[in-house]
Amino acid sequence: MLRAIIIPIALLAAACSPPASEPAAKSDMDGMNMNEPAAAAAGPVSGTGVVTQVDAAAGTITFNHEAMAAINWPAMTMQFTAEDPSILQGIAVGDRVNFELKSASETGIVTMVQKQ
Ligand SMILES: [Cu+2]
Repeated sequence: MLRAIIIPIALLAAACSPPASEPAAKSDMDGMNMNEPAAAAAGPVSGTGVVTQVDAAAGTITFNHEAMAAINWPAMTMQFTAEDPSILQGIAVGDRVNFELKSASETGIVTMVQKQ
């Protein structure tokens, strides 16, 4: 029983490490999320972190984010792509923010960033 829980966490963490824009990471996560409750896969996933890189023109942002229990992610630094790059305007490196990822199956896409 413990093994069934621990293995997906380890794989998710590994799949989560490369830049979010890599398709391989995404499909790994899709497989993992078959173990997630349906409700978790459907809606946005909220997180908190500190901005370590932002490029509004490219639509990319990197957070050093806290653990995200809903998708079994430990705290880490990783890059996301903004669904709408305009949400990155006014966000700067060093800002502490709340953010939302599109869904548990589309964790590479950030849909909301708000300074705390
Ligand atoms: Cu992450």
